[in-house]
Amino acid sequence: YDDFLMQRADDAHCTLALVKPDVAQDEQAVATIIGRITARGYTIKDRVEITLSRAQASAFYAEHSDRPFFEGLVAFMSSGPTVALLLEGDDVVRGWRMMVGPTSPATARQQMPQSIRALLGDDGPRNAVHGSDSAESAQRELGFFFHPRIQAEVEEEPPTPAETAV
Ligand code: IDP
Repeated sequence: YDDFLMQRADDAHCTLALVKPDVAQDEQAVATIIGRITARGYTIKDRVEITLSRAQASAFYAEHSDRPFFEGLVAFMSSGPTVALLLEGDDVVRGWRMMVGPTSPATARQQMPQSIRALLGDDGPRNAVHGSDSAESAQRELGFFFHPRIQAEVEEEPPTPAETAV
């Protein structure tokens, strides 16, 4: 992926889409999202399903670590599988964000009723999908999910006492 990410991710031509744990196990919802992506003319270049550890979720959302919702966000993002999609297409960083809609599903239902978050989002951190907010974020975030070396560098938390108890 080195060449691919270096060449393509800096020109807004590819981005990361996540189907978050509130929706990722709903096959019909995932199919709806993928159908919208391809109908829009974007290509899904790669797909991986992963249940993030707390450490990985914290690393992915590190920029929000001081926010009051951070703990709930990390708990949610590590609560079940996430489907990560590598999207490619003309102006896809901006275009996918438009399809995703506003951060809050309630706001999305008022302001962008056709958006994915309006359709599938719940509330709080449970807003169905993620999209990188810039070409630079896309490059970093695609590396996080699709570059095995970077993935391995995210340090795992030590197990909790409950997990080590026999
Ligand atoms: P974005 O996903 O629309 O780019 P960000 O501000 O980057 O929004 O926030 C990252 C994620 O954190 C959101 O997608 C949502 O899951 C969660 N989040 C953001 N703001 C709140 C909030 O006020 N309450 C609960 N969760 C939030």
